[in-house]
Amino acid sequence: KVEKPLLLSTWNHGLPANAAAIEKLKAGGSITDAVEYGVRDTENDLSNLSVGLQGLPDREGITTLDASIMNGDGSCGSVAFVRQVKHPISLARMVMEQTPHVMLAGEGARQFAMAEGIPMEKEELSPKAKEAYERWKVKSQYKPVINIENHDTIGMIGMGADGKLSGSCTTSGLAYKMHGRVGDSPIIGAGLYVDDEVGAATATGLGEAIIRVCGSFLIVELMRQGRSPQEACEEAVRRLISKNKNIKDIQAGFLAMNKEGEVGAYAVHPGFNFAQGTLSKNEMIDSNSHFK
Ligand code: SD4
Repeated sequence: KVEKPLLLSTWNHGLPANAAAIEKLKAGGSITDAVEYGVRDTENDLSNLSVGLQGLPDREGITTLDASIMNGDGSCGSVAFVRQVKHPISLARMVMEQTPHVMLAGEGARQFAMAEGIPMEKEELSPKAKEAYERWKVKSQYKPVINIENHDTIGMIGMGADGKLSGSCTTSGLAYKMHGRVGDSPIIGAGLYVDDEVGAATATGLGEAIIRVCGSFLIVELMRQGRSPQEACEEAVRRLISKNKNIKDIQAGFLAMNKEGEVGAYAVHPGFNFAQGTLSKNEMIDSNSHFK
């Protein structure tokens, strides 16, 4: 068991994201503020090629973003296939708090952002993304590769000092995806699920594989039935493996906590890691995996 407040975030960029979330809590923010501002740090990181507008584009050379946020009371919001918005996680929170809807996509999400006074960014690839895209265009092959930049969404789940849970997830999705492709990250229950009565889970990796098994919802339901977060993540990975062909080429990882503050993580292949942060400690932990 880990002390509260507790924050868990996927991959190496989870460490600074947790730090930003903890700062927010120390300044008096809620756990929702913490998970929003935590991943905004990643959305801001110009070196990150898989989160935010500097992320790798789709096949047409356009970067489109997916994000979701959820609280343990069932409130949630998400945006999918959105362009020119620097902080899709904050737009997802606005969908949650200011509209009667859960999900806004594409041009409608962008119009909502403009109506809310969010400035639109110029649609221009970052130098690193442009260079990678030009290189990709030579062969234009789409083949997901395990554990490289096109597989590192940030998913963050957190528990406040009062035991309330919240989570966030944001990504530029798979590099060189088809235009219009939406992954698991903005799908409530796939990339993220949070329930104050049980716990929270988030996912990273090939969105198609994760959506197929409602990965995050599955983990929370398994925990509801008495599994530990670790057992629940392992069972979700087994389920994902059983429902997806070509599993050698598919990476997916799950991260979970229950309301007691127990933590679990598991991936299909080696290489997945996560950051675990409290007020006193913020550290990287390697996840185990099904294949060794
Ligand atoms: C997606 N799940 O769009 C995202 C990508 C990802 O780690 O997680 N990469 O499919």
